[in-house]
Parts: sequence; structure tokens; C-alpha cells
Amino acid sequence: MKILLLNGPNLNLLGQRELEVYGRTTLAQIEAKVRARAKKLKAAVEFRQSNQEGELVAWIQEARGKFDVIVLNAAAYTHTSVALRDAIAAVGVPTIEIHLSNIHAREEFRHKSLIAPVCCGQILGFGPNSYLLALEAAVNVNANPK
Ligand code: CA2
Repeated sequence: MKILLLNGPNLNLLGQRELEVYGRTTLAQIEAKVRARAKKLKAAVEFRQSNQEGELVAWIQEARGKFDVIVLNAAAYTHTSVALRDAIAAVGVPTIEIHLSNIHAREEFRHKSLIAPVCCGQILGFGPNSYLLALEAAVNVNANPK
């Protein structure tokens, strides 16, 4: 099982700013936890972050034939990006949407996810644990076909 875990804009700042919203854990620390859990689950994980929408679109497109599942924290692009939504819809690789925070308990503009309808599910609101829960979902993604 090969999992592509993508992180969107500003997530490189985790643990450095807005500690009251996103906590003290850095993205590198999340990656280390993800790698440890993936090893236990016998899954291979590629972990990437980009601040550029086009780079995220390219990575999603390139996942076809290389990865079994995409786990995506699209960050602010969740709420704005038709390009990411179209890439997910086109790629044919099951994609799991994740967020650290509960976007529905925050500002109104965060309540809408443009990517949710083309993802197989959402995991949100559990802080860094959202990433670990998503790994569990990813390795079982074919066990619950629609
Ligand atoms: O809760 C999440 O995981 C989000 O995807 C995080 C995004 C936000 O735009 C989404 O609505 C929900 C923001 C990521 C930016 O993270 C920062 C971390 C530290 C300082 C500033 C931003």
C-alpha cells in the first residue's frame, strides 16, 4: 500500500505561529508520527508540503499508477480551489480529506469544502491525530467500497 500524503499552504508554519489554533506540534513532528504508524501498518508513505496550488495539482495528477491512496490536507485551498477538486476527480486515486481543526466549528468561510464531494471521506478536528486516523482509513480504503 503506497500512500501520498499532501499538505497545502502555510502548514510549514505549524508549531511556530497560531499555537492556540493549531497547537505546538510541527509538520516535521507530524511526519515522524506518520512514518512510525505507517511502518506498523506496513504502508509506504510519501509526505510532501507545498504553498503552491499548481504544485499540489501536479502531484495529484502524477499519483495515478504510483500511489494507492492520497491523503490531503489542502489547508486554505480546501475552501477555494476548483483546480484541486478537478485534479482529485480526474486522477482516479481514492483521496481522503483531512484537517487538524474542526472546520465546521470555525469561521463560516471554512465550513465549505470544495474538495469534499470528490473525496471518499473526511477526517477533521483531531489535531495531529487526524493524520494517524487517516492512515488507518487509507490502508482500509478498499474494504468499504461505495
Ligand atoms: O485545520 C486544518 O488542518 C486546516 O486545513 C488548516 C488551514 C486552514 O486554512 C483550513 O481552514 C483548516 C490553515 C493551515 C495554516 O496553518 C498555519 C499554521 C501556523 C500558522 C499559520 C497557519
